[in-house]
Amino acid sequence: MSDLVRNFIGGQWVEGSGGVYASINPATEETVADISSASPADVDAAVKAAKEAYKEWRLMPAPRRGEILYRVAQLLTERKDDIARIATQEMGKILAETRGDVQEAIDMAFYMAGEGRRLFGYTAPVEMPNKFGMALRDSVGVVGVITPWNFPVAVPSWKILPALIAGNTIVFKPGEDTAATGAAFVKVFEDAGLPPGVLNIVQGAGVPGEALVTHPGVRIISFTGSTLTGLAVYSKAASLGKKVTLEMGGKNAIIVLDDANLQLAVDAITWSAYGTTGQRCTACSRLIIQKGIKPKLMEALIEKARSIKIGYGLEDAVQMGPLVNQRALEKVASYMSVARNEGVKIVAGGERPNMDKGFFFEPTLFDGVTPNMRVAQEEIFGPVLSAIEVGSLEEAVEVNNNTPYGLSSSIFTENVNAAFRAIRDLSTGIVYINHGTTGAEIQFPFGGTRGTGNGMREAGQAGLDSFTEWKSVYVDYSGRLQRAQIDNEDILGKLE
Ligand code: UN1
Repeated sequence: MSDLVRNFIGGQWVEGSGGVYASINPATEETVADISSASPADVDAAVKAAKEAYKEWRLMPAPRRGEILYRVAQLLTERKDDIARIATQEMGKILAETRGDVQEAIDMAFYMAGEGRRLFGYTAPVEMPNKFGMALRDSVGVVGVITPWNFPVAVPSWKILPALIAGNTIVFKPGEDTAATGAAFVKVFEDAGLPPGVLNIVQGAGVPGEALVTHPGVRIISFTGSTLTGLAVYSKAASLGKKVTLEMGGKNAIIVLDDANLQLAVDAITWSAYGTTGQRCTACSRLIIQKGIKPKLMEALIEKARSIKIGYGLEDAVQMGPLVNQRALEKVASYMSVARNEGVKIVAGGERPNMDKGFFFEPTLFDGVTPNMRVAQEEIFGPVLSAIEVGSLEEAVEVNNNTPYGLSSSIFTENVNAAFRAIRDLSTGIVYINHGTTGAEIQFPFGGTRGTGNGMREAGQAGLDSFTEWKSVYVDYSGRLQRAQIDNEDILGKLE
């Protein structure tokens, strides 16, 4: 198949003037689709369409907006398998995982559709008689959504759905490796009856994203992706006075204490580290193990890592797909020499498997890692896990917290006191007890501390904060000039 994937601007699927590139299947190296890139002029047209559509969309009662999102949820459910297949072809993770990816968007669509009948603000008593006060969530305008390829449906849904229910309109730039998936996602909104211009998609690498960040008509940028790009987006957008939400990376750890349930820990570590070929920002890339359980745990993990079936994600029984592209493969492979130079022992994997085609890399386990080594500090974004030995819970927590990132962390222990101490002291945005570092659900805030983001959160109620501004409203129904209007200090003393 090699259809041309277009841009969706003002309710029309149009060719962009930024050239055409191929979206490549990382397992077969065949072309999945040709993608028509947007130029800055196309982005400008998309922002104008979104601005125009905002005039009416913000006035549509939120419960009506919610009804459209319910239809989005239904259509996504019907198309779950089709969209998942496109995503597996474009970015490589196995079908069960791309189905899970679409499911997160379905969950988010139902959740945010329901918000159409809530979007709670609040009232509070006011100081003067015959006066009323309330705080409302207000829409902001045009939102620029820039997302990566690793969760090509879920991550856009975390931004697009709350932004829409709150009354904003959107220009969406998906990761260039998953352009066809992004287009299939946007088609769902079109078919659900979203008015033209409310959601637009512009395709391409670099240029359209930059045009979106600098466009004066875009009020908010919501970005998920690499730290390097995220920080560039942040400083550029901030210099233009825009609101930015960032979600960038992780160096997530699982702590295993001596009293842990070994089998449970082995399974959870395996899928947190090697699921999605390690290409999740929530992936476990550090294993912090208490001394006593280490020999048994490492032995079981080595066996497990070696048993994982690698291959094309659309084929049955395959458990781990390829890395997303050649660049990603080279980056992951380069960390093998970084590890060797740091004196690390590669106890499983470390090589490209013997396959004709595709950007595959073996599930890899490093032993003898110390907390400040590069492999323990830098986000590798591949199936690579570093084991670090510690003596105590306190030391484990310290090692966990000592990275530039703070997305998710986990501890395996049967001791309730240790678990609660960990909840208190682990300084990440997400904490798991007896569960791997992945699998966040959409009804809770998602995001991280330190270099993972800029303090904003996605999903749950917190997700609405990114796409709304508070409007405080005072209604004076006294029919006269009350003193508080003139001087609101010491109001009670001045009451007439
Ligand atoms: C990501 O890697 O960017 O918690 C998102 C998880 C998924 C989302 C990951 N629900 O692993």
